[in-house]
Amino acid sequence: MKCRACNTPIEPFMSFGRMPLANGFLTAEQIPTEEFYNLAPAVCPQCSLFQIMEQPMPDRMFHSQYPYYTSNSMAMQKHFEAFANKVKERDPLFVIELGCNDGTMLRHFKDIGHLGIEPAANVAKVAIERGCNVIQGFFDHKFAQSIIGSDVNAVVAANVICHVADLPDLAAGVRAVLKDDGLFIFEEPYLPAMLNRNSFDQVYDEHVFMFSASSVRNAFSRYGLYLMDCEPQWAHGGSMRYTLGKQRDRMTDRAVDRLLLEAVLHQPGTYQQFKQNVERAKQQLRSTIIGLTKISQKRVVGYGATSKSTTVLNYCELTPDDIEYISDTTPIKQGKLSPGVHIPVKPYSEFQNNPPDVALLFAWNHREEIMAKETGFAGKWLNYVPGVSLT
Ligand code: DWN
Repeated sequence: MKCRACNTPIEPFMSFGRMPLANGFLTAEQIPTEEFYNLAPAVCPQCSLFQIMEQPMPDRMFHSQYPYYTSNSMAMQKHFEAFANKVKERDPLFVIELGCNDGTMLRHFKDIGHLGIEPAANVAKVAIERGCNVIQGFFDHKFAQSIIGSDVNAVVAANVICHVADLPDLAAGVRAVLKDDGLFIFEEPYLPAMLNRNSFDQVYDEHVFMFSASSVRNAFSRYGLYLMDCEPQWAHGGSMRYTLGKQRDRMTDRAVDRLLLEAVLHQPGTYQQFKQNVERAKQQLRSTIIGLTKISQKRVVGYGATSKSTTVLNYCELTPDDIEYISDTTPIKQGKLSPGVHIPVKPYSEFQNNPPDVALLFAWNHREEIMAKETGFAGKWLNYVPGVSLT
């Protein structure tokens, strides 16, 4: 296997084993045809790009029943409004948002020229209902040819670029649509944040890459998009917003400092340490849950049927024997089974009406919002990010 950005041969440094699709919530009838792949991350020794070796086909992951709606979190709604306002400070004429999901950010560009491109038909439909201009499809270089001609001076994306395996083709598409002085601004979960907090559940099929400033600079400069700036964000447990342009040598001091801070990412020992931390977390989480359920006879329930929970549950081999159900506010997930280990997903009302002894916080990236909402919950919270703890 070769690095998707620079073609250097890569080898996995660990394996999470056989994994179902992270968002493959399913009915009992669908179990016999459930899909699996091997989840194993690697880091390119040449360009430092963290990537998974195998990714299922995009149309198996992003389709007309895609179960993630960005607007599900109030905090994320505010975050994306602020992101849009920051972009608008530059007075763009026309903004393209790649992977606009349900229009949570795109709707704030409705007063200027805008276009969203979204492969998942159901979420694209919501964005259209919100009055946004959206084309349903996958953005690539070919697609870009069909929209060249608009005065596009900003291409934006949030939690999207790390999902696109054909990075050279994506970069060619962005270069093709952007004016010469245009900017490509995207934010993604940040690799050092994942390593520092041991949030290993960020590794799953949709996240083909976990970016850093170093890997973004190395990967995109090969295709004529140059890193100019990077700004840390709180979202999703620690993200980075990258600004790229078509001209070389325009890096801010902040970006230069960030690259220096990332020296540790080029050392193989960093990933061996991560592997050990992940294995330790698995043992700790398993023994804590088994102690709670089998010895102390407590009821443990998952909070938030996240994509990330699919990695945790399958890697840690947790089943409906361990976790009674997972509570989630997203209607399309409710009544289904979680991918791979088939734990029932139930509406939030179940959590409210019949609260468990212990809630396993899968939606840890929304902790603040959830804790503000759950002041009346009398049980304990089981956390695994940044470490396994009962609070
Ligand atoms: O990159 C991606 C990120 C941005 O979103 C995608 N690949 C898919 C998705 O990942 P995720 O599913 O891990 O994202 P979240 O935002 O952690 O998912 C939160 C889940 O928890 C949603 O299903 C909604 C649910 N939830 C809830 O039940 N009660 C969320 C909140 C805030 C709540 O109070």
